[in-house]
Amino acid sequence: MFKAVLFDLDGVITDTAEYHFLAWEKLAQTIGITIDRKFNENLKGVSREESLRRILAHGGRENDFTCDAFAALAKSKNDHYVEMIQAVSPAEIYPGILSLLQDLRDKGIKIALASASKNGPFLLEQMQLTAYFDAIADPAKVAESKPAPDIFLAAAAGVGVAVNQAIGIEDAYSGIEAIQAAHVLPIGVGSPEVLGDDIAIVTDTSALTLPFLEKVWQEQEEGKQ
Ligand code: B16
Ligand code: MG
Repeated sequence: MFKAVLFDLDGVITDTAEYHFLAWEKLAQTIGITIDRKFNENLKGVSREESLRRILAHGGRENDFTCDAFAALAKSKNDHYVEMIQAVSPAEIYPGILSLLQDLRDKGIKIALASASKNGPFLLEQMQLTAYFDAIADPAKVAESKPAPDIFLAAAAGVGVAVNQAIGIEDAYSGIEAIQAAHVLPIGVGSPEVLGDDIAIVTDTSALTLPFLEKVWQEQEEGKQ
């Protein structure tokens, strides 16, 4: 059986993706760039700096800012985002997540956070979930962000579990790619159109139960025989 579950945060544990969108939308407006929710799909799971690069490219302004101006834009977006997430509370934990965390703990299965967000530890605190996590991989310390495997490798290492004994849960395509590159077993939250039809997928986090994870793991084991 698997020995660890590596959780993405935004879009898996709670819906901060909407706050990220609103903060980027406001920032983009200040420099004459319009983004919509469809474009925002390209920013899910992507680091703050890479998100800004994609927004500037989208508006044809990728060469218009010095390093300092670029950093100031990223800071401005984050300041606004941090302002918005002050209101996040346990009420905003997605359905099924709390009982899954409890069941994993009861079974002695390790729990780690593999989020690209530098605000991850603060959000776990806001939702009163910090105590469930045996490790939080630090996105500031990994060389490459998703779709590179680094954050999932760091999360597995953080709980001392081999990658082939772990499950990773993600809502973004770049995150599924990262999980697969880390040789961790992926479970997607979303649709097969976005995440691929070759992995286990739930459309809603309420389906993320311990028996479901055990079933996905079992099927993988049987597929290896
Ligand atoms: P921050 P995840 C990701 O979190 C978000 O999906 C992505 O939209 C965001 O840009 C990234 O974190 C960085 O977040 O600016 O707070 O450091 O999905 O990997 O949990
Ligand atoms: Mg996510």
